Amino acid sequence: MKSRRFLSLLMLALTVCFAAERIGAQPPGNEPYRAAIAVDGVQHVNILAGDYFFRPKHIIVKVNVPVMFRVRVKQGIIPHGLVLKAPKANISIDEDLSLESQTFTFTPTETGKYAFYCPNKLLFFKSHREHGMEGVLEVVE
Ligand SMILES: [Cu+2]
Repeated sequence: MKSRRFLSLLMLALTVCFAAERIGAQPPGNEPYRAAIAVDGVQHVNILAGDYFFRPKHIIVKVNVPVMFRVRVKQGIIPHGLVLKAPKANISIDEDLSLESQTFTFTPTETGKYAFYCPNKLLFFKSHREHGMEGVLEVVE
């Protein structure tokens, strides 16, 4: 009997965890996200990727201050990636994404608006970018 009670408690705990995870995974709206400079001097940005979106999709950071993107994919079976190529600002990202969060660190050296997107595409279907899986990194003074 004891083990049965333990089991039901475990199930309850798991249910709560999954529910919390779901709430936690609720992507924020589409309003621009302005990164703050943390005590470590880095502008941290958490990005959630999914079918077919990045959230936030409009990210504002300061020029010449290190940026750390922490990107993870929301549960799903469709593979996604992240491309952000802005040589004049010294940014070059081109990686596959996964459920595990990955970090990308760079220091933008020039102001401007730089597109990021998922490069994936299945056969003759529209690319993920065409489905709306893109965003803008805005580097400001
Ligand atoms: Cu994708």
